[in-house]
Amino acid sequence: KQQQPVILWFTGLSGSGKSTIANAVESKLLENQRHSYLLDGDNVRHGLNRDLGFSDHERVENIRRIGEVAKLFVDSGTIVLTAFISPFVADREQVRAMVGPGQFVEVFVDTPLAVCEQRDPKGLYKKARAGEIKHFTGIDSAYEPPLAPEVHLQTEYLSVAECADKVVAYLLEKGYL
Ligand code: GGZ
Repeated sequence: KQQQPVILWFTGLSGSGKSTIANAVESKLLENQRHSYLLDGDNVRHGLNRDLGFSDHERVENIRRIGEVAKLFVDSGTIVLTAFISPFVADREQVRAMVGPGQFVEVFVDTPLAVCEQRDPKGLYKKARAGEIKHFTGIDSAYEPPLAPEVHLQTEYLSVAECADKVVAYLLEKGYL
C-alpha cells in the first residue's frame, strides 16, 4: 500500500518537545521506508522566514508561509512534519482548510508551562521572566491550545519513544501508512 501524503502539524510551547518528538517520528518513518520531511525552526526561521520576529502578526505570517510550504510538500506526495509553536487556533485551522480533507493531522505536544519552564533547555524562560526577551509564548504572549487535536501527547506521562509510537499508531490506524 502506498503512503498517503499528510501534514503532521506539531504544536506546543517552547521546550515542550515538539522537535524532539517530530525527529523521533521521522526516524520511525524512515525505518519503514517512508519518505518524509521535517520543517522546523532550524531550516525555516533561519532561512525563508529570517525576516520575521515574534510579534503576533509576524507569528501569523510565519505560520502562513510554513503552511504554504507544507502544502507544496503534500502536493509532492510527502509526509511533512512541522514543529513550530504555532500559538493561534485560527492560523492552524487556516492551514487545515488549505489542504484536502484528512491531510492535516494536528499533534498537540501538551507539556504544561511549569514543566517547560522547569526544563528550560536554552535558558529562554529565565530570560523572558527577567524581561530580557519580550513577547515570549506562555509568559507575555498567548498560546491557544488545540480544542480537538487528532493526537494528544501528554509528555509528562509518556517518553519520547512512546509519544512517537502514538503518532505512528495513529497514522497506521487511519490508513496513512
Ligand atoms: C517564543 C521564541 C521567542 C519568543 C525566540 N516566543 O525553544 P526554541 O526557542 O527553540 O523554540 C522557540 C522558537 C519559536 O519559534 P516558532 O517559529 O516555533 O514560533 S511561532 O510558531 O510562534 O512563530 C524559541 C525561540 O524560537 N524564540 N523568541 N518571543 N519563542
